[in-house]
Amino acid sequence: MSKARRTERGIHALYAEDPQRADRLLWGRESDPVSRRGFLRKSALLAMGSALGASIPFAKFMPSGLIPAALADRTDPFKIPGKHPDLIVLNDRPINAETPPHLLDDAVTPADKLFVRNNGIPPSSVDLEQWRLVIDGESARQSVEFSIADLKRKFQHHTYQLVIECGGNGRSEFNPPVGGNQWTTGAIGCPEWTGVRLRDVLEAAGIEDDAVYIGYYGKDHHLSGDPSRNPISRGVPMSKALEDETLIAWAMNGEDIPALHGHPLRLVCGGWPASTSGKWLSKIVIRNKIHDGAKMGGKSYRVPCQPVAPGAKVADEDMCIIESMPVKSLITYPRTGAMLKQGQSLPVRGHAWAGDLKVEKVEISLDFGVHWRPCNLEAPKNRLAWQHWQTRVDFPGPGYYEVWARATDSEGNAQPMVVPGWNPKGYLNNACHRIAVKVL
Ligand SMILES: Nc1nc2c(c(=O)[nH]1)N[C@H]1C(S)=C(S)[C@@H](COP(=O)(O)O)O[C@H]1N2
Ligand SMILES: [Mo]
Repeated sequence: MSKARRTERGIHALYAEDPQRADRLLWGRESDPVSRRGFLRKSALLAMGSALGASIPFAKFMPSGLIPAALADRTDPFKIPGKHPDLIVLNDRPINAETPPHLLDDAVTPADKLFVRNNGIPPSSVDLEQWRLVIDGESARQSVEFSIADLKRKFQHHTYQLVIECGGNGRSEFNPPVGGNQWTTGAIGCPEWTGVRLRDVLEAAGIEDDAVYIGYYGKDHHLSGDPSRNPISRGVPMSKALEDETLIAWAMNGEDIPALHGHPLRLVCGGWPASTSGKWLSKIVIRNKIHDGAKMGGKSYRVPCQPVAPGAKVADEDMCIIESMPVKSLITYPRTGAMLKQGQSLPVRGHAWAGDLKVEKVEISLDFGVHWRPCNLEAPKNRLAWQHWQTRVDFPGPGYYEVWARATDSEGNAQPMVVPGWNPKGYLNNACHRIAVKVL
């Protein structure tokens, strides 16, 4: 099966192209392009220090746009500060990185292993005191504004573990290939989020009877540098917006949301394309029509309403907005390529999730899908959290095996064994995950 080429670019390419921009992307460092006098904010200093493994006593003299020597003699693709070194960087402008399946083995995804998908450039500085969340729009009874302290004081706090999965996860397997980040299996995670219910905040503004949708705006910048353009501004219908689990979150896994993931506030709409979970959240509009912000129309996060032939041209009016994500699972242990001795049994485990639905069962096959056997499946921590599954496998003799995993949701939909319906942007690939195992 042909695959679109994955682009991995090194730190040298990044600095060669635009050193000031490299500083900003990697460390959040701002500098004056004329004098090349950089000033390192505390956060940039911390980011650089953590990548170098030590603090930098003379940081204030460090010229901007200069690769630290400790990194300059490395030829491997650069690592993202704060992220596990084995995340796979798909793109560095903007930063996009995915997580190999064996690194998603934790029950709750830690910050350093959560994939990153940026459509623009994150805000380079965040002033917590000055940050405001505005609620507005034609179907808001009044326009209201909250500081972060207001949100924390005025509304009840809630914590849920919620799946975020990019709509384009699995895109690299579509044939003919489609453009965009070539995600394999790793644009998914399930951290624990703490914040207030979107519903409570919208109700404080007042929701008019004609409300049908909400839309979000964030403080990141469009790649063109044009301040009048938003990198992304998506939303969800009122029914999703008003669910108990839809949060305006300030914390992830009990700590401030990391800068790359939307600090200081983000929307979290569990089980829907993660593009609906707006980062660096500054405004929510209550709309009397389907939200028409950036990446709501055309081919963005939309698929043909009716199946089409691979490679077909589809008119925009025949495209439908993706809502709940489809049922899916991952094998997170062992890592593909596992070797074991004859007679040794192998524990196998992972997670499964199903958008707005529950996962009903997970099965595995050792014989390329001829026979399936059930696994133990745990209940989710809460609605819209992924579910853990595990089993133990005995192989009949030496040789090469594949372990395939297949989840089925509460409405009886199972994962397909091959890549499902081709679509122009390569969304919703929920084909079975498989790993290789050798018995010696
Ligand atoms: N403001 C803003 N919100 C955003 C994005 C963005 O680029 N800007 N990317 C979206 C997309 S497409 C995805 S898949 C998720 C990724 O979330 P993560 O980077 O925290 O994993 O954030 C969503 N929210
Ligand atoms: Mo996404």
